Amino acid sequence: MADTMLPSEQPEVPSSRPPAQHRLREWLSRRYVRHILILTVVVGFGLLPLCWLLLAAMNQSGGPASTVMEDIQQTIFVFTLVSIPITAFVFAVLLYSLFGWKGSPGETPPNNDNPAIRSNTVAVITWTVSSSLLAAFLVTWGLIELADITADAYGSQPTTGQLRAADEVIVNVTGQQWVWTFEYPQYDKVTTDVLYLPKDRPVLFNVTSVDVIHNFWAVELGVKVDANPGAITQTGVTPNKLGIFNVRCAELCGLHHAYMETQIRVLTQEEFEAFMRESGGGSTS
Ligand SMILES: [Cu+2]
Repeated sequence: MADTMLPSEQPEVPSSRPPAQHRLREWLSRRYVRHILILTVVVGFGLLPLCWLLLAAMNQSGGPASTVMEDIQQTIFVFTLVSIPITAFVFAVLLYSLFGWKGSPGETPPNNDNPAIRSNTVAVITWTVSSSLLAAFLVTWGLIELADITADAYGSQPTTGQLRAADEVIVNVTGQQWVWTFEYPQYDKVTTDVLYLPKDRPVLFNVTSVDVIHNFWAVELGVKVDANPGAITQTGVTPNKLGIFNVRCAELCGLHHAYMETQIRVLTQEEFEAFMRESGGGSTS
């Protein structure tokens, strides 16, 4: 019965196929497979500088200015690095399909396809195990960093509203269309439109809004939290770098949302105390 069929019509009988390793070796020896693999390595190395470009772009304004932001940047760096092999492979297949895969005029496609690697045990196991390991690594890294950042930002008891350290500075942050105001209850409620913070002293932010939902984003400090009307959201950070940084609104909040920004000035503790005294706030901390 089988000898009346063309070779291409013969059903694939699993037991008559060569072992998986042989088929994988045969597959790897094909010209286009080799080219795509080489292209993957070339594109992968070409993409490597992307990790450092990302960091440079993030640090243009002088950050990171807290350990939270350092952790966030490290996570972005590692995630980008780990995703490069997959990205490189996808781009290699794309580039090869666009520019490398050329037929001659009048050429007809082969009438029997090469054996599929879909059912190749070695290929399937390699792909499944490696992508699972990759995903497991990213999830584990993400959860560890998240726990780290959460502990840094909120302390161990985020909802009690109590100070986490005796020397903590409290800042009441209020968003409204389209400005930020900062009130320092420990300094006779001094109020400013620039966020003044002392270096190396933990800060507790009580964030709220008087109109719509805004989002308090202290960019280089790695703090980003919704400012909801009628509710106070707490978060915190310890600035570890002197300088001028940025506060932005990160929630579309109306016509001038894009301009809802101000500065953060991280001062030395002496400068901070002096500034508060000059602004009429005697330190009560
Ligand atoms: Cu806003």
